[in-house]
This record gives sequence, C-alpha cells and structure tokens, in this order.
Amino acid sequence: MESVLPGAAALLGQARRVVVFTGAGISAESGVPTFRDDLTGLWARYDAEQLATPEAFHADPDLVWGWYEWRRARVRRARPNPGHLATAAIEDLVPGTVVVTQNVDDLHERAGSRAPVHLHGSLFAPRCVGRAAHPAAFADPADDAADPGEGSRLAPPRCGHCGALVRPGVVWFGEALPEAALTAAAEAAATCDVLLTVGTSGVVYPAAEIPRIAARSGATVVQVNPLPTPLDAICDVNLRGSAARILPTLVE
Ligand code: BV8
Repeated sequence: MESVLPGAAALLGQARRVVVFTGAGISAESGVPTFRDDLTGLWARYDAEQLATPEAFHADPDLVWGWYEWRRARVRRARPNPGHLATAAIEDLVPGTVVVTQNVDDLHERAGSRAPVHLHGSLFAPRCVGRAAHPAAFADPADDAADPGEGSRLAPPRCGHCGALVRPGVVWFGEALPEAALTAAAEAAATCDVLLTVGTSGVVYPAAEIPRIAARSGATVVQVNPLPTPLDAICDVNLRGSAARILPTLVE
C-alpha cells in the first residue's frame, strides 16, 4: 500500500523554494536499472570498481565504453515515467524549484524539467580524455548506434583534435564532481523550504550530503522510496512507495 502525505499539496503550495533530489530509483519504472537494489541493480552484476573508475577505463577502455553505450542505448529506448512528469509539474507549481539529480540519463529533461543540476554528469556528453577540454570533436555514436548488448566490448572513438580516447561524460569514483553543479545544489539545499529526496540509497558522497544540508538548514525533508535508506533518520516524512505512484499525488 503506497503511503501518501496528508496535506502534501499544502506543503508544496506554501513552499517558496523546493529541491527535488533524485537518484536511480526515479528512472527504475522507465526500465533503467538502478545500481544497488535487488537483482536488477547494475552493481548486482558488475563491480562498480571494475567499471565506474578512471583506472578501469585506462585498463580496459573497450569494456567500459561498451557498458556505457549499452546503458545509453537503454536510456534512449526509455520514456520518462509519471515520477519524472510530476517532478516537472512541481517546477510549474513552485517556480523556485531546483531539480538536483545524481542520474546520468536525460529523462528529467525529456519530461520537461528545464535545467536539472547533474551532479554525476551525463551519458550524452562524452568527452576527450586529453588535457584540453575539447569540444565534441568526434563522431558521437549516440544518434545511430544500435544497442551493443550488455557486456559488449566497444572501442571508444578517438578525439578529432588530439587523437586521445573519448570517454563517457560521467563522474567516476575518485573523481571530483563538477564544482558549479555541486555548489548550486548545496546552495539550493541550504535555502529551500522543502526537499524531496526520491529514489536514492543516499550512500554516494558528496551527493548524499545534499539532503543532509537541507535537514540541517531547517527545511522539511520528505523521502520517496519503497525501502528504508540511511536518509530515513534525517527525513521528516518517509513515504514508502514508488516515485511513479507517489510523486503525482503531491501535485494533484
Ligand atoms: C569523490 C558514475 C573526491 C556515473 C557514480 C567512504 C565513505 C564515504 C565516501 C567514500 C568512501 N570511500 C570512497 C568515497 C567516495 C565515493 C563514495 O561516495 N563511495 C561510496 C560508494 C561509499 N565518492 C566518490 O568517489 C565521488 N568522488 O569523492 O571525489 C575527490 C575530490 C576532489 C578531487 C578528486 C577527487 C564520486 C561519486 C560519483 C560516482 N559515480 N556513477 C554512472 O556510471 O552512472 S555513482 C552511482 O551511484 C550513480 O551515479 C548513482 O547516481 C549514484 C547514487 O546511487 P543511487 O542513485 O542512490 O542509486 P541506488 O541504486 O544506490 O539506489 C536506488 C534507490 O532507489 C534505492 O534506495 C531503491 O530502494 C530506490 N528505488 C528503486 N525503485 C524505486 C526506488 N525509489 C523510488 N521509486 C522506485 N520505483
């Protein structure tokens, strides 16, 4: 039985500044695998250290690039779900809403969110590993590549400027988050009235600090997740259920 938040509409209706903080769980009902939960989680079949680190890419670029191209193909086939659409509706309801996502898919954008803050980069912004931050001087296969299939090995493209390998435009373990994104997310969390944390296990830092900043700043923190997480303790309300079912009830 999904739980609902009595007076949710009033909570959001009275809020001047809202942060919607999302993780892989909001994309689960679009068919995009999460990382850590149940058997569909990506990490259940792969070792994060094996694939989501610069060392892994250096050691085996074809395996890592193939994994990201498989994920990119899955996202391209996915559609935003009612959770993404409700998030965009919250932005319409409360103009001072900031969407902060750990996700590297583009489902928030495709649901109508205007400028989500991507803390961990994007599957759709591959970049040159060379020293200079070259513009996309390579034929990005995103548009026409077929699904390479899970576990496929694919040689990454080469940069047209310097010939270096092209890598996924995501933040790997051990890499710093984009400073502007992290600063914007922290400032939004420190000044919001309400923070909704949706579909995240809350274990990856520094992103997991964002809901904690909001709690310390006196905001009302509401969690949407079918399962308990370490964030339960800092939330004023824990709504047990899926993003696609619960978020629309907050904007009815
Ligand atoms: C850094 C890449 C320093 C992109 C990712 C020990 C303690 C604390 C921290 C550390 C530590 N050891 C190392 C660290 C740091 C490390 C870290 O936090 N490790 C953790 C695992 C302990 N962090 C880093 O390395 C970061 N960088 O610290 O750099 C630095 C500073 C300066 C200069 C140089 C270096 C980088 C972190 C980013 C790593 N990149 N991914 C990609 O491949 O996608 S992390 C990966 O986890 C994804 O990005 C993902 O977004 C992120 C968080 O996961 P979630 O989104 O929460 O997903 P998860 O599967 O875990 O949970 C899903 C949830 O949804 C579940 O709760 C489930 O119940 C729920 N759910 C399921 N279905 C639904 C649902 N909810 C709602 N509706 C549903 N239908």
